[in-house]
Amino acid sequence: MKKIALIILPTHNEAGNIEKLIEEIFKEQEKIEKFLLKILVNDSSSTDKTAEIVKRLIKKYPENLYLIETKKEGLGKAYYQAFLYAKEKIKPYVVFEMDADLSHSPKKIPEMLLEIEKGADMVIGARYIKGGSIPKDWGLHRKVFSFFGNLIIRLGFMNLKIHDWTSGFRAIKFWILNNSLNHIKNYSGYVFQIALLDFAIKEKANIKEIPINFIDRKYGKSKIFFSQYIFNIFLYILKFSSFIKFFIVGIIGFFIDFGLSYLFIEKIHQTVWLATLISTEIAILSNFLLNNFWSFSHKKIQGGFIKYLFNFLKFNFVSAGSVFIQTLGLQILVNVFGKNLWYLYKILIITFIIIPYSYILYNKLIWRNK
Ligand SMILES: Nc1nc2c(ncn2[C@@H]2O[C@H](COP(=O)(O)OP(=O)(O)OP(=O)(O)O)[C@@H](O)[C@H]2O)c(=O)[nH]1
Ligand SMILES: [Mg+2]
Repeated sequence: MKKIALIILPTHNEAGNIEKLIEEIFKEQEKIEKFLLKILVNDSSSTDKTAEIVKRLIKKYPENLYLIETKKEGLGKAYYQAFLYAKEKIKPYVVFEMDADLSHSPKKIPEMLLEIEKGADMVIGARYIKGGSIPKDWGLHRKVFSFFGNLIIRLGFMNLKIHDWTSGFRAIKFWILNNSLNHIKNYSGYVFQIALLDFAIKEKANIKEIPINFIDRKYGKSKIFFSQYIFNIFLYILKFSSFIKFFIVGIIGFFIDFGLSYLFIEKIHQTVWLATLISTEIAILSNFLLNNFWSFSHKKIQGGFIKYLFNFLKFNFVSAGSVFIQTLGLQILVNVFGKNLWYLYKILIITFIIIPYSYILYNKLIWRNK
């Protein structure tokens, strides 16, 4: 028996697009052997004839076309409702997310299913890889938002392997969706796409990107509200990105170190070496604890006091390593280029060597993936 590939189409006033899209999707069935295509439309509060058109088409495709009608509560909510319905009534093997405004070409569906057959758990139709594209006539602000939005996410999650986090054209094995329901139900807007992908990565899903050419909608209005979208992306990254938290912890550590040194040297009149030793070690300890309970809280150290002590020692070694790298690197640069721009060299070394070095070693040695 063929496995079910369910294409979910969220719609709000897509009367100009929906019929053509549904017909084009079903036409792709001819090219697909292993899967049976079904379509579920979740129409939210359309004031045009979207739902009526779908109801008429259901008479033509009574076995394979479904409609649910809901209140308009954002894209994430619309997908969430559709996932629940699919789980209950359709039991698909793989689910597609797809815009209903003809921006995503149904011709890509067979190719994406082929990748699923070859072993991918999730296939992303990506605009920002070789062969993919965004519309040439997009306004500059939209290009900039879309491109930098993606870049911020990629850096925020320190995951450069995935190029298109915000694409709304994806094929996803249902087991991932089923596991993700509790996580994604909190994200109603467009940020839901990021939440779902982040979840899939943490579930160790095998993710594959294939290029798509995103086509601008011809009929109907765009529903996206950019400033709110970007704001939500920032909130999400702040909440879930270990890297951003690790970065903030580093800055806090710097201030603790500096503040305590100042206190011990200027106010308590300690000797400089003792003041430095104490303040540095306290900053290292606070960094260790903040990273453990905040930045890497999803992989907290387990196993009691001895484990903590052992990992704290490792943490000290990594920290000593960064002092060594910084001292040596700065000395080399100063020897070669002169002393004038030492602060610039220091910033460069911290940004391009110390930060990646510490982040990678913390992940490899101390807070390892479970
Ligand atoms: N059910 C439902 N669908 C929605 C909602 N918001 C957007 N959509 C649909 O989600 C898909 C993507 O929305 P679009 O407005 O095309 O957003 P976009 O693709 O990011 O922007 P443009 O292509 O520029 O219009 C379309 O099929 C919309 O009809 C919603 O609140 N509920
Ligand atoms: Mg669109």
